[in-house]
Amino acid sequence: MRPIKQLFSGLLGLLAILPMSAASASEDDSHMEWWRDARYGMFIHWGLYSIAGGEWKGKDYGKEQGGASAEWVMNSAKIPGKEYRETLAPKFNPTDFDAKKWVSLAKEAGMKYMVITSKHHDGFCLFDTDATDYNVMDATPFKRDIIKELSDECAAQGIKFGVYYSQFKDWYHRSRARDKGTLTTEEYLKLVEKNLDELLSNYGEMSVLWFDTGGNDLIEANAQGARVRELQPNAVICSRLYSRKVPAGKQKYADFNSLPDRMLPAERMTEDTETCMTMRHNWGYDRTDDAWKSEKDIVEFLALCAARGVNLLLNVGPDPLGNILPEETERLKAAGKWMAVNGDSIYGTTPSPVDFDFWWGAMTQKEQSVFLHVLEWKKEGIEFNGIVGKPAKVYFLADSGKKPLPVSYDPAGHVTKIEVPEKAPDARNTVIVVEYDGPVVSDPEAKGKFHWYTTRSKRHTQIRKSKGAGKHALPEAVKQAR
Ligand code: FHN
Repeated sequence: MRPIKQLFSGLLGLLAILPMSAASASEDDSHMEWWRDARYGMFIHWGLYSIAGGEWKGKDYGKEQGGASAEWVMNSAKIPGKEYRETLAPKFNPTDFDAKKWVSLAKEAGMKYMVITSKHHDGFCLFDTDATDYNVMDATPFKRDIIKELSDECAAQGIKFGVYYSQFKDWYHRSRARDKGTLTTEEYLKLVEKNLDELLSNYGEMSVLWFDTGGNDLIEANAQGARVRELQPNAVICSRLYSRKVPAGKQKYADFNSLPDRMLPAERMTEDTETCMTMRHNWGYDRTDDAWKSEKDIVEFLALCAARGVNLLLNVGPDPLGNILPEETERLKAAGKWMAVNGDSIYGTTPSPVDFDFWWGAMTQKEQSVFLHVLEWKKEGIEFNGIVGKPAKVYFLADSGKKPLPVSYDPAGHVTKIEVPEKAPDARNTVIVVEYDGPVVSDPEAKGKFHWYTTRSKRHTQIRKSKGAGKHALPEAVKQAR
């Protein structure tokens, strides 16, 4: 179990209290343990929009053009549902699709769970369903149940499987305002109910239900949440089952708080939280988007998410033939090599013992050890304040011999200094383990002026800071349950 009480003892007084959701406060949340330990998953945006690649009739609607993301092309180009379907569905035949390859790559990347778009806003279903014929089995030449093949392969390789499901926004089926859908609202809600029954009954263990762009109708959302609890009681449900306007306390079935896209909070999160990130601008496949983040960006972001106590769901947008792109594969494998050596400083960790970062990076924690994620290096040494007491031992996590690094401690201000070699052993992120003889005690008076990605926002485009993030406290019951 996580040493959460020890970590927050000095801090709780400082935080505004906001219960996450009434129901979870009382329920046992043991179904969250694997998710909390996992910290890192693969997000997959794939569907008919992948064929368009962000373009329509020669015009580029991709996010790199300042528009919405590529998977929004149906909306961005105002394409009527019938035209969108008749143009793209007959072309959807991803013969290179290989679930084994995708799941193996996620595993090699160090990811513990996978979430794929089973139905995005364009309404097309990547699974066999009796609720609509607008699905991969009935409307395309491919006629293979993609959700079935991936869920089976994830089960075979020990990766937790989940689906993204656009329950509220459906530009093809749902009639709303100016959107003339194929169904009335009542019929559409029946389609969603049927879809959820199928996804929750026909694909074995469904570990994550990643709803998105939820509405304000609590009855509608709670009915869908209750269905998940009934058919898959251990499934972890995303807070986007509800719109952000629904107060957290009313989000009865939300298991984790899904931050707005690409957001890294400045402060630590004290509730179960996840952020999702693109490797370039768009979520869905885009033909011309080359704003690739570097492998160092990804390793850094992974470490900083863990330092904030936030899970990272990192996205891939496979091409229309079913290939995860070489640029995505290269970055995932590189980050995977880093995770193979340093995963202990991410998996199963709790947030930084201090509520700020350092010029060199940030911290995660596990039992009596603190992990320094050193993203910037100075041969003059690495130092930090905020933790009381001299470490028992300090060494590089990558050093299986655990050769001690020279360390000094000044009780005035609780400053610890570590001598280090000239060059960083790993320029992407060198992890230093700081072991203590007893529980890690943070100095509640400690002050720090660095917050990575708030003070260095220029470093990563698109990474957004939230004014509210980090200012929530866990409901008592959940704390007790941890
Ligand atoms: O509109 C969607 C978008 O297409 C994409 O799926 C992201 C992923 O988090 N969610 C919505 C925008 O927040």
